[in-house]
Amino acid sequence: QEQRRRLLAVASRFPLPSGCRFSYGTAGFRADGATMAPAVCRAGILAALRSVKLAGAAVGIVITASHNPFGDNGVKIADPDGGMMAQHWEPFADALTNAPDPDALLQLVLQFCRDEGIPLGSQHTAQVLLGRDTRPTGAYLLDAALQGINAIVGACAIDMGILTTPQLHWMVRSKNKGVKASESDYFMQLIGSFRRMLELVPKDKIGGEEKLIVDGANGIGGVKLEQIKAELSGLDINVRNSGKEGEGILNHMCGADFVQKERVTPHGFSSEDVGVRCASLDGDADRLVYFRLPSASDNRVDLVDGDKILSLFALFIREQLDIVNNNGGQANKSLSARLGIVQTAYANGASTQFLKSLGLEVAFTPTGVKYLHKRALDYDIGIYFEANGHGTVVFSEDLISQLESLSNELASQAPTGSAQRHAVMRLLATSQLINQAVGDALSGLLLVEAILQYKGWSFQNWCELYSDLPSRQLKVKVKDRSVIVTTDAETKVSQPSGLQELIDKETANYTHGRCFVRPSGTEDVVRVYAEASTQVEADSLAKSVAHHVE
Ligand code: 16G
Ligand code: ZN
Repeated sequence: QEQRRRLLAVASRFPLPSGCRFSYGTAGFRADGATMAPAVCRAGILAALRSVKLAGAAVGIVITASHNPFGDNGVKIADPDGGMMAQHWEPFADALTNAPDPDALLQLVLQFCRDEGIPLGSQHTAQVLLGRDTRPTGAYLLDAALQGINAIVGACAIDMGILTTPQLHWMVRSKNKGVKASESDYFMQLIGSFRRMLELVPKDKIGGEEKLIVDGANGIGGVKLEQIKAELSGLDINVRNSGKEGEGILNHMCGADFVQKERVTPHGFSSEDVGVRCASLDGDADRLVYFRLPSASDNRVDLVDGDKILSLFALFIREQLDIVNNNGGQANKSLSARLGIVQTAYANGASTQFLKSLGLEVAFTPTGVKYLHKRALDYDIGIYFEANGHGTVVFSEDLISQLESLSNELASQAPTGSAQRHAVMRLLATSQLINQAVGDALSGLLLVEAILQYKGWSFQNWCELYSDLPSRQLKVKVKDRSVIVTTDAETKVSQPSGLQELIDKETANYTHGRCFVRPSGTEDVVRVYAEASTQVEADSLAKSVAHHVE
């Protein structure tokens, strides 16, 4: 009874505006921030139910619209492992969010709880951790989420404050592992493992370029980096677009999404920065790309995207595994570790070729972190990235315990440290430094910096790993984008019939031609991607395929 009363009350406090229709999409609900309260309140109900279902394990809510404009906002739910909410709950998320009135909402919840075997009532507990970014509607939406959570009897909400998206995911994961989960624990883990990585840099490589400029997209990532940068010895970080008063607007002409899509210098940079290594975060700091201003005469940048970050990580981890397992042919202890790479169709063809040339296994999934992350968990070490800069590395529990015991055994054999032991320690430090819950620009940036120092590499060396094939992306507005259905990790169209044949025919006219189309999961458009051996050809392939889509 109490449960029914609370649900009816909260639903009538947050009526759904007529004509509003929400869809959980690729990464949660997003819209104009001022219209989001009903959806966020219902996400609160959902998160609390998810926690009850999972025997009270902590679940997370992040209020952010990532790289979208300042006036937008959004909400997404993190599962107890710190990853994205299980996909089979998405249909319920959609139905709950679109329930037209309080009574419909109540009936939906009761029915879903019966179907899923979710017990309701005072003897059951739930906990939900909340975080939000710096958007002006954040505090108001946080309150809506709290009211939603509190509508479930036995649920407890913990506001973790203004955070990057990956910080909140990390906290949820840590909390459920029973380890310390506060923001200072997060910072300590990053700073500590970065320091260990630098201590393991070979002596002849010490003394690389320490200077790094970071574009914080005027979001929360820059704020957090300012807080810890003084403790990152071995790096000289200068934050631009840090979100301070007067520096500019969130994600406006800056940030990882802007730099990766437009390939031009973000706001806040000048000719004095030519040649310096720069990184760019997005508004909630779960995406990272690097760039460099090649000259003062125009505003184009040399871009290092997610594919090249992935390639650097893969190269480094492959190298450490090889040292552990070969050790000059005298390894008496070895690791059995399956290393796998996960990409999407947007990965530049040159990156895939490079990874395969290292002898690595490369798998493909549809666009969206939830697909990539899940696939990466199939390996002992899974590395995934989207070209847009979202990605991370995941380690299996089994491999971590193998590494730990190997490290102990080797310590007793060679106390001063063999090459083999150092490689084991680098892998362990990597597993601590990288955020295994979700892609994290801050932790990814520190891993990039540590690897560049380890290899004694400049930005130029990194760029030269391979050269990107020229590519072009176009958006096509259509009446109903859902008529396009894709298969084979979005590389092929299955519907409408005949379209794939047309794409194949166009593509066959180009050397190194590759092209695919897919409906966007976040915008009302169909996206076209084309790659070819020259920019002119890539442009022309994209354009001719776009004509067939229109
Ligand atoms: C979301 C996804 C991102 C994906 C993008 C594609 C998460 C956390 N974010 O931002 O991974 O690349 O959507 O957008 O999953 P699109 O469907 O509009 O191309
Ligand atoms: Zn983001």
